[in-house]
Amino acid sequence: MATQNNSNPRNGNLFAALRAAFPQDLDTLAIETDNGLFYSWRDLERATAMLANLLESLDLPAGARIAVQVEKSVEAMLLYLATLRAGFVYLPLNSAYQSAEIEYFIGNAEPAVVVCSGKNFAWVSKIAFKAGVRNVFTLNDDRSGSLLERAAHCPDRHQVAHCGPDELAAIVYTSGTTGRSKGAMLSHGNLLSNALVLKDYWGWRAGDVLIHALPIFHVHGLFVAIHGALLNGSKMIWLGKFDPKLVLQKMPEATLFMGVPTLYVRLLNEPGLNRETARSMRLFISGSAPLLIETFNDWQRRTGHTILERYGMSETVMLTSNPYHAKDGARRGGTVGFPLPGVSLRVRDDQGRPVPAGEIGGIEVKGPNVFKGYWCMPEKTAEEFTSDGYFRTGDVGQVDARGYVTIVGRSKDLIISGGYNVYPAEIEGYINEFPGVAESAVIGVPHADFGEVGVALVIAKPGASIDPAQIIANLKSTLANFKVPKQCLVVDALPRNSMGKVQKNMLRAQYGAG
Ligand code: MCA
Ligand code: AMP
Repeated sequence: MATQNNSNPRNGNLFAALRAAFPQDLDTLAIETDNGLFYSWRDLERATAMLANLLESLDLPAGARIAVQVEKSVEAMLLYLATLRAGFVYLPLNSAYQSAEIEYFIGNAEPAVVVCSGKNFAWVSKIAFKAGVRNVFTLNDDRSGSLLERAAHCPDRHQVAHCGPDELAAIVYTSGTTGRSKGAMLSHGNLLSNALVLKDYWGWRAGDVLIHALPIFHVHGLFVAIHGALLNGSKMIWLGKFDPKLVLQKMPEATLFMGVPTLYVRLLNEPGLNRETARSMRLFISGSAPLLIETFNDWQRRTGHTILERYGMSETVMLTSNPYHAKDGARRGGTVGFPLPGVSLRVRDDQGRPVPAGEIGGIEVKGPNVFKGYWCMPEKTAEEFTSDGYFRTGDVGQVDARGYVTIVGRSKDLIISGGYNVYPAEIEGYINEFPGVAESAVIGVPHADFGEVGVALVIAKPGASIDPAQIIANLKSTLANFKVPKQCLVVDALPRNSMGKVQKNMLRAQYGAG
């Protein structure tokens, strides 16, 4: 671990910057939860110190990864902050992942510490110990578990570890086109530079209160929302799980809300959503998936507020945003706004040539927020960068004459369902293993609630009979639930182009409407 120095003004540790933004009066309220808990800023300071001291007492090597698969809780957030504080690398894992998925992440990232829910300890610890992990703790969403028991014996003072801006803060796994997930390495500098830009661009100000309703194992809920509130010394109203009725109940006490489009769709289904409920709100932010123009318009009509849509990735944190201040322009539905200050964004054709304004091409980006590469995958990393250092996002879009960016599609074969990414190749790999299956294609089709959901089209081997319900049931027992296609259909053939590649656009046209 790096040297410790709390007072060095040049400490690039993200936690040092977040800590410096805590209000002067540490006894004021920092977080209020939906189950009646209240945390002061002093609680955050002390608990992160105790957890950081616990991590340091384990004698971990520099750059050790702390892999965490737990349900959402304030303590899980404190563990994230403590990991930064101690100078280690946080590795968040979706709580829906099952054993094959966890085995891959642990095998690939080789964490020194694994923290899991008590209910999963038996199988997670088995995988972890087999992979050589020495420290496995439990953390439950009711403040129980061995992690907090151990931390309770640690001192509540701690000097923030000194980190350079290029040192790793987190590894976020993002699914790969080949089906294998890649760990995006994000540095303290990547995360801090983005958080500082967003604080300014979204006009964070004194008195702001954020409703935190997103999961904290992906970029949106973990970085964008938490860094935003902490860096502004703002209170969070913390919901363990998104519940539209609860959000409406809390809205009159809040000023900011961040959600994926599904959250906005579900809130619009609530008759109680109106101008009166949203009277204290300053800003509604949407991202992680395309926001339908109907949702954008309905929201404006019902609440009087214009949703601000922004665009980002695990590899880059936030890239573009519609403006907050009217002087910077209007928030335009269907667009993701302008490149954020410091982000250089360009659109290129297949040959790498720039395309004129308004024409479609691949989106490439550069900036202090762009990640350091994929964990242990130098070739993959090199493939995704151009010779002049731009990262190829895999998103297809256009920039209009006024500079607004619109995402029109993806060159990567990705389904975004309720804000979670699903890579068809991974699901097809599992389906193709089933007895009697010759081949399969998984496509994304429009869905009123999740925006898009997966549908599996399966071809049987000659003479074999396949039970689609059995395929779905087996996938449910193997994969994170959001990855499981909502429907499985047995078909005779899959349309192919002259190169023999399955033409998924034809399948989407054929099956999308149903
Ligand atoms: C749940 N289910 C889903 C999804 N979520 N199916 C497809 N897609 C989903 N996203 C299914 C489950 O499999 C289950 O089905 C049933 O719904 C109920 O599960 P439950 O967990 O109770 O669902 P929920 O609580 O209603 O969750 C829906 C949700 C959640 C609140 C929309 O998916 C969510 O929090 N999404 C946000 C994801 C997010 O934070 N993304 C940001 C990524 P069954 O019973 O059949 O198993 S960061 C990112 O993308 C970038 C960087 C960015 O720009 O932000
Ligand atoms: P992830 O791998 O979870 O980081 O997801 C990143 C991907 O989500 C991006 O490459 C986009 O395809 C998509 N995405 C994020 N925000 C938006 C948005 N506002 N509109 C359309 N797609 C988005």
